[in-house]
Amino acid sequence: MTENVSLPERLEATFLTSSPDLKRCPPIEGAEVAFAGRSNAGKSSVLNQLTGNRRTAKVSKTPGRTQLLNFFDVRTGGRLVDLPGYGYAKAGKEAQKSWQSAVNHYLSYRDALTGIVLVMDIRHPNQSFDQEMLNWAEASELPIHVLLNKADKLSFGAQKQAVAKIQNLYKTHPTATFQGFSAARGQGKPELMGKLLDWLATPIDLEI
Ligand SMILES: Nc1nc2c(ncn2[C@@H]2O[C@H](COP(=O)(O)OP(=O)(O)OP(=O)(O)O)[C@@H](O)[C@H]2O)c(=O)[nH]1
Ligand SMILES: [Mg+2]
Repeated sequence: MTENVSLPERLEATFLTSSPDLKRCPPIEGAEVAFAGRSNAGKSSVLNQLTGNRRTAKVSKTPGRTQLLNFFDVRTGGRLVDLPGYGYAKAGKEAQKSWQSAVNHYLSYRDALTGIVLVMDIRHPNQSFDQEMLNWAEASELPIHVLLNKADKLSFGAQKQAVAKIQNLYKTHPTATFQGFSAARGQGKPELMGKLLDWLATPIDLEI
């Protein structure tokens, strides 16, 4: 058994570029892992916790901060992609539509995608967007790892209960895994790190 001790403390990743749509994404160079979730669930914060740098991805108290697909190069290979959050009501309808379609296209057609990290707020998990994403991952046979983030907002017992509940709901899902996480505290980091390193090391067929 490999122990967590062999995992790095943090993932060295640097911002590469932002893209408003699939067409303008950078050329594929290796595996990509996307961070998806409702606006304000903490996608950007999770990324920053992973890199150990609060400025890697922009975090905001105002939902809807991430409006482009943001690509980060991981030093050891592969990329992380911070996706715009779903359900940011204050954005204009047109703006919302355009970035949701960018996300949908990216998820459906980006050949480099080897896994999705779906970030939820542990206090409000499994909203309709989350259900759609889990169903889509099942249909596409794509690995999906769910973070019940903001675990620091609940007692340890309540955290365990929330994880068990959603695990049970999706017990027949072939590719979904679940864990509690706190981007604020770094809780759950080794488990997430193990998953990411695995997905980032997935070979990608660069032939068209
Ligand atoms: N207590 C607590 N707050 C968190 C945690 N993760 C994120 N937050 C807070 O939640 C808010 C939203 O975080 P972001 O990382 O910007 O969320 P996002 O999912 O990237 O949001 P969009 O870019 O709008 O899609 C910020 O105020 C964060 O500080 C956590 O683990 N615990
Ligand atoms: Mg964000």
